[in-house]
Amino acid sequence: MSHTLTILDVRDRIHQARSVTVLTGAGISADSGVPTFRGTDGLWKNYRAEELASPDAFARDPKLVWEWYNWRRELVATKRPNAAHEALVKLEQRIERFWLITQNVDGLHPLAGSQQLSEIHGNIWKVRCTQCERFWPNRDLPLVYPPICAHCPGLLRPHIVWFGESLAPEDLTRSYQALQDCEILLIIGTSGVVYPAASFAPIAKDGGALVVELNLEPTPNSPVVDLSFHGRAKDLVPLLLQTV
Ligand code: BJW
Ligand code: ZN
Repeated sequence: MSHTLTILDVRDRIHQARSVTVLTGAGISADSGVPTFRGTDGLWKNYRAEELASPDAFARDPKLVWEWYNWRRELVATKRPNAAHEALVKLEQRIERFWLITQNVDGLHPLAGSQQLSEIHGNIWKVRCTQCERFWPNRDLPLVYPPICAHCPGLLRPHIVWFGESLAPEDLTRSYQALQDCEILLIIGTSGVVYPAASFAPIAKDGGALVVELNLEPTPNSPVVDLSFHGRAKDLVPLLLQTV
């Protein structure tokens, strides 16, 4: 007897599950028109994300880094959640224990209505003071340079996790708990190269979860997961979650 699971089998498993965790990356927002990081459209003025998203880059040239974020804010402001974001909101509403871990900073999951989530890399619509560490929402378009803190003379930066910086401990704790506890982990639209999220698939697998990847193409997660489905998030996610 063959034990190969089809998309219909996985759909059934999700239907019966009491705990589901989802990890998303830039691929889910690509279907809303937000460029991915490692795709060819993700470049701004020929800089790669690695050259701008670091504390060193901000210390060297904060104006340049803010120009990049202003460009991205302008772009994201015109985008809307797609059918994949929406299907995850419906899933959250019917699963007893649900947690969404997103690497995306575009805020499209909360805009769609997701509530049980950790934005582990931060949010492009929040700013943080480099001196007093306070953070708050900000939607200025553009944010005029130099943005100064309302509470102290500190320069504001995006409330985003850059390379070499630690994720918020509460986000990590919540994510690891959700990965260890879940019956099913869905990994949607991430290249699986940025840590610590790149290590989430084996953690869920070790905890006994069925791990399913949805992506346009194979990734470093593919050898670890139980199943990979290849296609666009906006088609596959509603299909898998039976909202089409
Ligand atoms: C579709 C699709 C469609 C497209 N449908 N799919 C251990 C080993 C090695 C290195 C490290 C390590 N631990 C830490 C590091 C260093 C570093 C790291 O991982 N580096 C690697 C590059 C090697 N990690 C960190 O520094 C992290 N901090 C940390 O671990 O702290 C402790 C520590 C510090 C220092 C040393 C050791 C430990 C922090 C990482 C923060 C990353 N932040 C960024 C930038 C934020 C800037 C901003 O957004 O403004 O977050 S990096 C960038 O990549 C962004 C993303 O969230 C992240 C992930 O990218 P994602 O989402 O996967 O996007 P893409 O573009 O890569 O892929 C898109 C995918 O979608 C593709 O697969 C497509 O096929 C697919 N796709 N269209 C379905 N329609
Ligand atoms: Zn301050």
